[in-house]
Amino acid sequence: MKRQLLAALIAAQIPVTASIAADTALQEELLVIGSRDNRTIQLAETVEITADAAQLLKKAPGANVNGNGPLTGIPQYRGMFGDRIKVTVNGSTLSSGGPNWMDPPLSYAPAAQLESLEVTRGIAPVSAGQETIGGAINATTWSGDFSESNDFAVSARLRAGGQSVNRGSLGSATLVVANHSHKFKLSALTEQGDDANFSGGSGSKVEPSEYKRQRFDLGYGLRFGNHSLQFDLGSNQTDDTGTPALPMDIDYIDADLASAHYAFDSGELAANLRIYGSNILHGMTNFHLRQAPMAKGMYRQNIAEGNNRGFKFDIATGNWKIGLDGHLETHDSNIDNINNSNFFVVNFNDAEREIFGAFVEHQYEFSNGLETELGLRANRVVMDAGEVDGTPARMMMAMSGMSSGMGMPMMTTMMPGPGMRMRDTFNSADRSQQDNNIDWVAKAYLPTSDVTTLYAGLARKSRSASYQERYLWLPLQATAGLADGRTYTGNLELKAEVAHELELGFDFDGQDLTLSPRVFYREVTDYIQGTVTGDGNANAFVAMMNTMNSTSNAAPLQFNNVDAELYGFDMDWRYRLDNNWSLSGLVNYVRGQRVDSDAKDNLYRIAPFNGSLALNYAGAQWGISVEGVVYDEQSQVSSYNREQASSGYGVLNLRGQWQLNSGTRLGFGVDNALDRYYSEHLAGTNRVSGNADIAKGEHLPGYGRNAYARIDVEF
Ligand SMILES: [Cu+2]
Repeated sequence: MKRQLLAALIAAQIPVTASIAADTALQEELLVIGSRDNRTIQLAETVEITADAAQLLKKAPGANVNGNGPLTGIPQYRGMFGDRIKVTVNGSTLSSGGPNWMDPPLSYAPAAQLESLEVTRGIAPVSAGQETIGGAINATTWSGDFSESNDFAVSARLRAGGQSVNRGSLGSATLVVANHSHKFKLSALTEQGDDANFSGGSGSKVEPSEYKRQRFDLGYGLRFGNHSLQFDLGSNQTDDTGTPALPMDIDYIDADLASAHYAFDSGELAANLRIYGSNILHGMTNFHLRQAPMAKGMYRQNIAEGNNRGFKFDIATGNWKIGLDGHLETHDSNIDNINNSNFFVVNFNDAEREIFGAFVEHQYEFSNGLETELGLRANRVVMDAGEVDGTPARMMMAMSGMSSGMGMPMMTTMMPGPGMRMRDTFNSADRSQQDNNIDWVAKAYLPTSDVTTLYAGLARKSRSASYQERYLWLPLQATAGLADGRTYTGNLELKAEVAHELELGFDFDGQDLTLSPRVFYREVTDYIQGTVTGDGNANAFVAMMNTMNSTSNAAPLQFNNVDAELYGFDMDWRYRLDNNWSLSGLVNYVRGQRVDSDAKDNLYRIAPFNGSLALNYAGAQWGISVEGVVYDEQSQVSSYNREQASSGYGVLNLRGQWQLNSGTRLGFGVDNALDRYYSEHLAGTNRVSGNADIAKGEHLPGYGRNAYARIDVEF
């Protein structure tokens, strides 16, 4: 199987000790292991101490990250992001607890605890997850191995590090006690940082960009014959953490995670059953980390609760793999004002999204070497939400008009306000919705020589609306982290998005040169995005709030179905100069447009054309890398989202590593070594008032020069 092949590749190539790595090892080459289907980022081979695993995605072709805060990176792949990308952690799905995705699924896989981060290249197999319209990513945490003996042995991974840009620090420890049939794991992580500097004059800081997180995990594994069982419990405690691109900051994210995994493998037949769940409690405010609103009446706190329950079952035998999976998420979100106990908004009440899927996948190798993958998946999505209410929905509106009688004075009558009308429309509507979605995948690989394989893929992928897109009843910015500053309302009648995609490319794996370019074209019918709302009440509500609060918020958008296309090109490559020196790089280009007849526009928040070039030296005990990263301007921006264009830039990064002895490794580096001022298009714009160095509405600057060091101990 491919996975075993990949595992063998990893086992064969990773220098476990310096002695194995002697002579010719190109250590840097092992950071991202490519197979034709995916890119696996080996966390042990990284040197950074980034808290946010999503930032590491930039090492994989086609991948990027929408950064709303230091722990809040939302993966982007080939122009799609958020719910469109299936993120799993150890094979389990996890939906964000917060309505604005301050805790994206990948935030539950802290970088320091990861073994690997696997990005599926291009069209994801139907077995990779339920809704993979934009791709699939799986993070795997390190959990040790069973030994071959009766006696218990201890193994561990310890990591400590610090960085200068935000005086950030990291400490992580995982201990495993195992013999051939039992395995106990204990893991703890703490990481924190202050507001980060940027190159804008002395003392310029991105505020608030501080972060603080702790994480504890317990695991037990049991192995008997061809069977194994694994139980895991985790507790994530995120504390005060900034999200300057969003209207509020994180007060707390308390998440409890549990999973059980049964695996059977006889060689001829492999089966997996995963059952998992999580409870997430999350508080955020617009006053505790950023400058509070002038008016006491504008203070806001949002308490959200999100729960996940799910399972995944699959059996693989011969060329076939079949499976069943299910995922249920429920969400509550309530907004209040600590200065006014009467104020409340029931933002989401028991919003439910349930999805059940079944898939079958077939892989075959013909005698001429042609390999094919065919997959078919059916998903059923069932959604519902409870009734809502809120202070803004209890306001009457004064209407003045002439009375009917001649000569009588003006009369004022009280009418339901627009918020009340929206509430009543929502509460009296049939909010339960069902979609039946069909996905299929067809891929072929044809080797044309010892070093070249041609690739073609064709797929249909679908995604049903998220609970925010369907059930946001009052114009608010609870949009799964879009961070465009616009208010939105949902749409109960949204149809599922359906994408048809064509992908072509080849893999060249020569003596000194490897490269694997891909071009793709994806046409999406019923693509869900915000457009001008036809709901007069939503427009009237925002206008009324602007008058009452002396604000100037833009007219609200509504999530609607449009048509879109995305196309582009991406490639990673490496050229070996000699046994120690190599060059490597990435090229990524994606273009996204709305194409239905109503209005032509660019899609929102698409990564600009970008590339990187690195010169690497890898010796027996140490290695260094000098990397230039270049981003073009992004001028093809979405007018609906009032997205601002951004300028291009280049950044120089230096990285090094030193294997002190067989179990100890030192990593160090300087990011943005020239301390350039730049802003990443995907980092969004500043929503925080009162920062003298960054105006509200301006692009958030990238971090300044950052020197860091990390020590990894492994035994
Ligand atoms: Cu939040």
